[in-house]
Amino acid sequence: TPRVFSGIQPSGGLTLGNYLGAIKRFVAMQDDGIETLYCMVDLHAITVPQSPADLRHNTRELAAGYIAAGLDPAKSMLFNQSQVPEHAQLGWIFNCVARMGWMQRMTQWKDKAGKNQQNASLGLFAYPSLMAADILIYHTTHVPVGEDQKQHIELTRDIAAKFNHDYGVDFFPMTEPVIEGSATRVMSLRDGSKKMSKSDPSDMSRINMTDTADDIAKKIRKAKTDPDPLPASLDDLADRPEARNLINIYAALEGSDAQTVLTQFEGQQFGTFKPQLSDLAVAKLGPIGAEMERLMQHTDEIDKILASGAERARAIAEPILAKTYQIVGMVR
Ligand code: AQP
Repeated sequence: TPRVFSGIQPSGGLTLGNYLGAIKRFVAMQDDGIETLYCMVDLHAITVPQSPADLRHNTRELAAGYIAAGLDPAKSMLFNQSQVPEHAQLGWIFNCVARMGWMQRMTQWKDKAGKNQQNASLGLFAYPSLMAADILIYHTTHVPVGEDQKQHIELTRDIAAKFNHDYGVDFFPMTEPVIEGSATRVMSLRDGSKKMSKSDPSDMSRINMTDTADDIAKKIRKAKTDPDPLPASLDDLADRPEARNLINIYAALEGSDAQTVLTQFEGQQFGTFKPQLSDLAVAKLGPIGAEMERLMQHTDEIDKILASGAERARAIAEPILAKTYQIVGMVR
């Protein structure tokens, strides 16, 4: 049976990019016959400094976002990573399987460490190895992610293959990334060449799931665009990244595709398109933000949901770790 795992870092507030690229698709996979595990990856979040109070708040708010967006704790296992210690335990084994050179090639490492690699944490460097453990500790078959995570999933497959080869076993599966839809890469509202991100210093670059209707309208009104009207065909958006981004966001929010949106708005100026995008965004995101706020009044309930999700996840992870230790030759 298919088993789906994915996670988001509680390293800030949820963005529209996280929602369209990840959570909305997590919800779509929560279906009969598919086992779904969705995690708040707190061990990943601390690869860059986080204040303890923020980390606690962001973990619970992320859980609230999952639930408000439609993840049902009765159907999906929702938990935070540090509650299932098998992630970190398998992560160590994978640190000894993966090669330094593999990690050095990762574009996320290069982007996040910047010029001063010597000063980045060891955890940030090993991030993809822990991510491979997050996925493989459940023998996950499918991982829904945004485009930016494709390289890490390929590395996960490399680690699984090397482990299997080194120990002469056929134990870890070749996990498939699931990267589909019109919003696999939502771009910054200020710069069409940059990914929309929680950690961008400019709040105007992103829409947060907890933004008010006025904030959303203002950010879309001020979003960078060009002076041309919307074309009839997608091909004509090739050199217009900001325009393409807004069209993709509209399509993903509406659940259609970019060409359908262009057919509807062909010839219109951004002055008329943007208010309609705002209305759609407010209609789709407003109720989720309000429900997140309501859930955050009851953090004890959230903690209970996470504890119960972690218990169910551990029941899957424990025997897989035990078998891994046996393969490696650890005396138990
Ligand atoms: N802009 C995006 N478009 C589509 N998908 C996105 N994702 C993130 N940004 C976009 C997807 O969200 C999931 C969780 O991401 P994450 O929070 O674990 O890490 P990230 O990719 O590094 O996200 P951020 O927002 O950019 O966080 P910071 O700023 O802390 O690094 C992943 O599936 C990702 O693809």
